[in-house]
Amino acid sequence: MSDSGALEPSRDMAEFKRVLNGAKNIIAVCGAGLSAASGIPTFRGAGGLWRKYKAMSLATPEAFAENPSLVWQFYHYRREKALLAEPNSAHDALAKFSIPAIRHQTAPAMDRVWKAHAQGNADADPAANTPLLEMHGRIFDVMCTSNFCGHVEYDKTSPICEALGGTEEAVEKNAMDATIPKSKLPRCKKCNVLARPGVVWFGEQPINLDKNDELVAAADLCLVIGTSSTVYPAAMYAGLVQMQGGKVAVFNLDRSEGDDEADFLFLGPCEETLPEALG
Ligand code: BV8
Ligand code: ZN
Repeated sequence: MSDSGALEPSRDMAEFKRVLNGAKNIIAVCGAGLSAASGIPTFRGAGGLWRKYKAMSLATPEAFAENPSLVWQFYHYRREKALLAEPNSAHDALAKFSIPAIRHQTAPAMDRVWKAHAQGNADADPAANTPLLEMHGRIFDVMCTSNFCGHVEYDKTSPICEALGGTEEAVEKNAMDATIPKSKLPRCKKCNVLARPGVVWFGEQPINLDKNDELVAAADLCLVIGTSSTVYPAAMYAGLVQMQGGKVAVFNLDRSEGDDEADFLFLGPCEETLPEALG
C-alpha cells in the first residue's frame, strides 16, 4: 500500500503475462528511454539533453525564429547521434510483438528493426503500414518553413549541410556558434527557403492526434515505456486507457510521473524488462 493508501502497482511478471495474453488491443506509448540503450540521449534523466540545454531555448518555434543557427546545431548534433544508433533488444521485443506504438521520441533507433519485423525485410519503406505513430515528428524530417510550400523530406544526409559539419564538439560544450548565416543553413529542396527540423516543438500541435485517440479509445492494455510522462498530451494516454477499464504497465529505469497509478510497474532497463515481459 502506498502512503496514500492506494494499491501499489504489481511487480508480478506472471500476472502481467496473463493480462497480456488476454488483452485484445494493446498499445505502447514510447519515450526516449526506449532508445537510451542505443546511445541516444534522453531529455530529463541523467545525461539528459534538457539537463544541459534549456528546452525552451532550443525546442520552440520562437527559439528557431530568434536564432536558427543555434537550433540547427542542436538538431544536427542529435541527428549525428541517431545515425550511429543501433536498435536494442527492447525495440526488437516490441517490433516482434508488433504492438501499435505511439512514439513521442523524435530520434528513433528502432526504424530498421521495426521495418524488418513489419515487412519481413529491412529495406521496406518505414511508412508502409508499420504500426508506429509518431507524435512529435522525426529528427530526420527536414521541413520547409514556408506555409506556401510545406515540403517535408526524410533526409539522413550527414552533415545535413556543410556549415553544420563539425559543430558537434561545440554543441557538446554547449558553446554553439550563433552566427551561421541562414543562407548556409539547410534549405528546402523544393523552394530553397530556410528549412527546419521536422519535429513538434513545445507549443506546437502534436501530429497523428486523431489516430492516437482511436488507438487509445480501443485499448485494453497500455504499455508505457521509457518516458518521464511529463509532456502532454502524450502523458495522458495511459490514464485514459485506465479510465475505460484497461490496464497500464510502466517499464522505466526509475520512478516516473503517475506510475503509482499504474497496474504494473517494472523498474529496470527496458532492454531487459521488455524482452522478458513480451518474450
Ligand atoms: C501542445 C520534440 C497544444 C522536439 C518534444 C504552454 C504552452 C503550450 C503548451 C504547453 C504549455 N505548458 C504545457 C504545455 C503542454 C506542453 C507540455 O506538455 N509541456 C510540459 C513540459 C509541461 N506540450 C506541448 O507543447 C505539446 N503541444 O500541447 O499543443 C495542443 C495539444 C493538443 C491539441 C491541440 C493543441 C507539444 C510537446 C512536444 C514537445 N516536443 N520533442 C525534440 O525532440 O527536440 S518533447 C520531448 O520530451 C520528447 O519528444 C518527448 O515527447 C518528451 C518527453 O520526453 P521523454 O521521452 O519522456 O524523455 P525523458 O528524458 O523526459 O524521460 C526518459 C525516461 O526514460 C525517464 O523516465 C528515464 O528514467 C527513462 N529511461 C532512461 N533509460 C531507460 C529508461 N527507461 C527504461 N529503460 C532505460 N534503459
Ligand atoms: Zn519549400
